[in-house]
Amino acid sequence: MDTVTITISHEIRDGNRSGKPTVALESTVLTHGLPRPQNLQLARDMELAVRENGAQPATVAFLDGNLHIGLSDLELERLANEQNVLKVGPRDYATVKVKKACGGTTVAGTMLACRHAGIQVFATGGIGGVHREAPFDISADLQALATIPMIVVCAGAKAILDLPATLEYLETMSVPVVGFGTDEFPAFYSRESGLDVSVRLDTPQEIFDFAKAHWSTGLQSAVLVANPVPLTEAIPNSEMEPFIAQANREAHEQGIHGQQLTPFLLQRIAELTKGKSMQSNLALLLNNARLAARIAVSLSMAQNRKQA
Ligand code: PSU
Ligand code: MN
Repeated sequence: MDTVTITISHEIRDGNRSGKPTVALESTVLTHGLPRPQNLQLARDMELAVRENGAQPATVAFLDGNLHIGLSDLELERLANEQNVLKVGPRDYATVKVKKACGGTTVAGTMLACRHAGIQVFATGGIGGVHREAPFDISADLQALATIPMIVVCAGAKAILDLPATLEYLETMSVPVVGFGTDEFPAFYSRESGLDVSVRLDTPQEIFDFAKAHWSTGLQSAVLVANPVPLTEAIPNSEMEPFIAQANREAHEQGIHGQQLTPFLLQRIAELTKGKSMQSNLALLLNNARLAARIAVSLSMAQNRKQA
């Protein structure tokens, strides 16, 4: 029977045995979110950022219909240059499996893999959410955050979205939104949105303690950590807004919807800002990888203490 099996790399397996903290990394950003060659460079830089902060990076992706956790450099390179590569959320697992296809996992797709592999910390750029122009387009990322108990580090939701509606959904689904060193929910390219987080925390240790308290209630939802883009690469909301509005309008006019919408918007905004938005996208991804690694270290220290 065609069951989805997980291949965990030797490095991750060995690391797990010796109690090394792990940070999962998604791969849609590599296959659909960024242009070549920046995509491969970024994937390598994120892995390095995780290592430099004391954890092991587990990039999640599908290769020839098999789910991989932890990719070799050769596999990363292959994925970054694949022509026929699917964008894989949870509902697409069976599709990639039966088509023996390659695929980049979205936030939701990556979280599903983490649930099976027991990985508790994950870094991405920006989560998906409720879209603006489309009459009904809600990312499966929100559903995953509502049901999979892990810590997800992002730079807020992508600014192309309806942020107030996205935050309302997270509240409805009991997903705490932690501002890392901020009271304001960051808007991906921008550090400000005018919207509140549900709690502000200032250190990785506090985030770990918070997550433990959250799960002690019996809730199975994720803890979403919103880490603002570094100051040097932040673009003010007022500067971004006209470009975002234009890209959303164009998508609407051209009838772009479904899985294509988010990649279209990101690429169009990168063009409109002459690459500036992409620089900020790269910076926030690395920043999130660093924070996620520090949180994973806190978590594994606590677990190792418990076992000792
Ligand atoms: N963050 C980025 N770039 C991306 C994404 C996140 O900096 O391309 C991806 C994530 O994989 C996220 C997906 O899950 O976009 C959301 O897609 P959709 O809106 O179709 O659910
Ligand atoms: Mn969608």
